[in-house]
Amino acid sequence: SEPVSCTGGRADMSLDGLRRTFREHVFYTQGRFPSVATRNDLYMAFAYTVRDQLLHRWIKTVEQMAGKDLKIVSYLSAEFLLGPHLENNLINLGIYDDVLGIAKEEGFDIQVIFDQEEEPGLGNGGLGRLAACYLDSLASLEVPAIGYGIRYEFGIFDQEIRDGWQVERTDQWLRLGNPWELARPEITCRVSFGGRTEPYQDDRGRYRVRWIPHRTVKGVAYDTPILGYRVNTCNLLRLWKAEAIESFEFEAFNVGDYYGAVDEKIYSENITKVLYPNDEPVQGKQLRLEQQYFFVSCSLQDMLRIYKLGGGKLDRFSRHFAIQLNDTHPALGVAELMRLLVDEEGMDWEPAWDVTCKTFGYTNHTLLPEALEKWPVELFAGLFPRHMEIIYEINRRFLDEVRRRWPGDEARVARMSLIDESGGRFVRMAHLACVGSHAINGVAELHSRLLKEDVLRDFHEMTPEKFSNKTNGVTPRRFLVLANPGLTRLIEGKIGDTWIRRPEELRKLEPCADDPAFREEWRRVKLENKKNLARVIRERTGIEVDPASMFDIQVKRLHEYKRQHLNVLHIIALYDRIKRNPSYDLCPRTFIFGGKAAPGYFMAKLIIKLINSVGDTVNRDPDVNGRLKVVFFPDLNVKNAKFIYPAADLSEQISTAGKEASGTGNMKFSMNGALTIGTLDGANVEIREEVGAENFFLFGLTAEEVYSLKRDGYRPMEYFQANPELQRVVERIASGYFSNGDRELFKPLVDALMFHDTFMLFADFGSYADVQGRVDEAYRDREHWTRMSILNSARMGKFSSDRAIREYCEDIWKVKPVPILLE
Ligand code: GP0
Repeated sequence: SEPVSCTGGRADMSLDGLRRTFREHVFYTQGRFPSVATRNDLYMAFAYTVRDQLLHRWIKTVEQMAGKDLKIVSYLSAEFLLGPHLENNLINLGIYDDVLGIAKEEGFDIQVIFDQEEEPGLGNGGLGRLAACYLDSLASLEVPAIGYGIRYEFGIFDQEIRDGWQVERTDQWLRLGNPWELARPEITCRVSFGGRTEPYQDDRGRYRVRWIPHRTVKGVAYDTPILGYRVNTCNLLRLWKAEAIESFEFEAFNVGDYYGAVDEKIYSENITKVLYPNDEPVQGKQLRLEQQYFFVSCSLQDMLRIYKLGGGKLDRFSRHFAIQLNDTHPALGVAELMRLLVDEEGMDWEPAWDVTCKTFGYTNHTLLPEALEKWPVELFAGLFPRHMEIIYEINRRFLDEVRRRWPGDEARVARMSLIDESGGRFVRMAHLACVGSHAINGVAELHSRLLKEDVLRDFHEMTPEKFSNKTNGVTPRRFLVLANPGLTRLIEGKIGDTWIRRPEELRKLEPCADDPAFREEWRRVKLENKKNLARVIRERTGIEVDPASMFDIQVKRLHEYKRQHLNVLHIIALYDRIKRNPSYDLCPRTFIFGGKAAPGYFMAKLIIKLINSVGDTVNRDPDVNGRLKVVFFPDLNVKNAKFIYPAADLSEQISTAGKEASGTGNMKFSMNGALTIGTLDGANVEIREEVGAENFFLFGLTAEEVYSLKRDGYRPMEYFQANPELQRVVERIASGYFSNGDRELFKPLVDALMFHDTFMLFADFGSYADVQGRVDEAYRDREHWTRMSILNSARMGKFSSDRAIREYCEDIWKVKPVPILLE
């Protein structure tokens, strides 16, 4: 597609215009002569050059939306894992090659410039990355949208590996400045905490409640423009930073409490200091709850402010804003919108409740019961006395309804209550989200079904019409076009580039799977990508890997349910076969792992140590003779991921069935032509359906089998005793073979597997090892493997986030595209 061009001034997108703007930014923005400009100066100058283009489109977007009777999507998420902006924006603008040309003329290496960018790691993993993909698709589909979240000063920690263990270092993404955001010091909100409530009568004699808070902080908006792919729609990501109300508390100063005033400032700014590095389940810390309320309150106040600018009446709010809750982290929004409408705007309860339910939609992301957020009532009521009352009132009305529908069924009432009283008292955030939303969805077919049958069963029985599935997707712009330029060019040579917006058209590649010359090209691209990854691995770990070997990759957060340790058991089995029979015929394989462990998750960190320990032993053993390599790739983030997905031959998606809500890494791999070895879990089920069972390596128990095994009592010993290879594998770990004879180091892991493993590794070990044997055989037939690889890419169109967002727009948000013109 043609890049949209502008002429004149800084928005001039001609080659000359871009060059001029770039030089101006080196001089006037960075204050440097070209000869003394640092790498960072050059990066900043490029970033500002590109940002000028974004701002131009952003202004047009705002101008053309103003005064229109349209509906805006508000995506509320505690996490946005955006990844580097520069390259992505160049692609979306269509000026990638121009800028490469300019860099060359000016005499520097653009890769070094790209490398300079610190990614905003404002998320943990899948959930935060999904939010970022959805922003890309909303803009690309020309849908008016605002992403609302938190501007953490410290994002997800940087991971280092020392002596095989994970070490966390604080992320300092703002250290050298952030050219992609605009501080909006004049867009602020006040957010309060604690205190008490007080009844009063308003001037019409109505009963009202006033909240007299204990303390109040200020939220300041920081805006990042989000441009769509080859369109002019430039949406907004608005992140909130917490500050003290006055940077200098004069009043306190006057009464002599200077230190008290400074304490207040430090306290306030704490709220947005750091991202909690826990993936599912999140940590039940007070500051975390304060973060949630802080950003939700700021965002809702902001929406009401924007809405009132347009002069709308509050009872029609839901026609102009559709708010999506990305998991329960922003679920307090239900109570907060009620408070704003009833207490602040003077609406009556019923119309306010009607507006609230019509406005919110709720996406659930997990089936793990321990990951369902709940907050102790005492903590909650202490921080939010008014919201506690509102939640009790919502609950009272809701449970009345339940009792009307199911008279006498008090067990059901207790199960559905917004308050868990089964031992301690807790606010159930998922229940609040369900009751306060008109739409509830899971993120893959299987996950949505299990939600209805299990986790949210009562809610489904009561309001089945609220439930739907929205299978996740990922953006083909970042994960194919940007990450894999070689494959992109090869595909473009055959079917053009319209698939980048309509990935269903990738199907046109299917016939190419039968073309030996195309297959040859396909392998050439894959080999280049593997060499590229091999280089990065050498730089970061010192380990040499052979690009001719099969790259078998598992990258994702470390979690027992994701079963990285099942992969390790299999590696040890292969090693054991080699040790027992040095001429064992194994197709050479490089096992690559990557991912962060929550700093307090002992078992996850021990699994990282195990991977590195096995790697140390295997990689050094001369008997192995190049057939096996094990690598732990440190500090997996969006920036590093771009080397990984395009280089994979095999993608490991091996969670215990029924545990992974969807997975999105599975989609990124497969799009890039990796074959999957996986369980029938999350979106694997649908990936297998799309690519064809014959192009997917399936193993393991089904979700139903996992449930019944659990019900009947899972006895790992039975599998252990029946499988001599498994015994040898476990014995190698337990005997200290990988830990210099230390039998204690991995004991917690071994004991878990042997005696109380909720993730049932031993039950799946046999079929996993068998299917890995079939993978080995399949890889030897390179022509057939390539065929399968091509068909994987060609059939992954469904998993574009554009498809997912179209479904949300049509079924839940009821919003339409608004094309933006530049002139
Ligand atoms: C789910 F509940 N996910 C959570 C959470 O707290 N954090 C998180 O990243 C993930 C799921 O595990 C997922 O299956 C899913 O695809 C993703 O959310 C987006 O829906 C991992 O990819």
